[in-house]
Amino acid sequence: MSNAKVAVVMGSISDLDVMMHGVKVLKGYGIDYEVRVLSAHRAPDKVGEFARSAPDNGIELFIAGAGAAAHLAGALAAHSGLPVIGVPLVASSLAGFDALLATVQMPGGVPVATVGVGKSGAVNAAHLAARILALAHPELAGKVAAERAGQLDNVLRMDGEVPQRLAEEGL
Ligand code: RP5
Repeated sequence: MSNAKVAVVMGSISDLDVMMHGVKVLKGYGIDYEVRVLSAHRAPDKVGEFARSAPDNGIELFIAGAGAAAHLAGALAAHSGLPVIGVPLVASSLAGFDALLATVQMPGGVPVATVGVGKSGAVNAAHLAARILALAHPELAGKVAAERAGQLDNVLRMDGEVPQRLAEEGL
């Protein structure tokens, strides 16, 4: 386990299944994490308290997932100087486009690094967190490099499968 610690925060328990994909990535890196439901709209004071006390609790970075009018990542950035990665989620008839705009369109001076909508966003938020934390936690840098090498191996394996797959179809 690394000394690095990330807070994974989401607006509702209905977000957990998607955000769990990112938690699995953090676990794979050996990054310590705390997972919380803290709504910017339904529990704004709790969000503020959590964000302001985070450094004292060893948290170095927030990953915040929310759907619809998604203000959670922005609220954390407003209450804390720690880096915030926002994950827009699908939670309304607008299929995440609402959450994407609400998360990414922050005013200057209050940054939220916004990743893609949904599962790939949750996964990329965790990989991005690892890359950021690796700057201050050298033990993570090797894991980031190994993860990237694993992606290359995976592509090479898939490339090698093509002739067989084509042959199975008589192509
Ligand atoms: C957002 O509203 C949450 O992040 C969630 O994505 C969405 C719907 O929440 P529930 O009504 O399912 O609790 O604040």
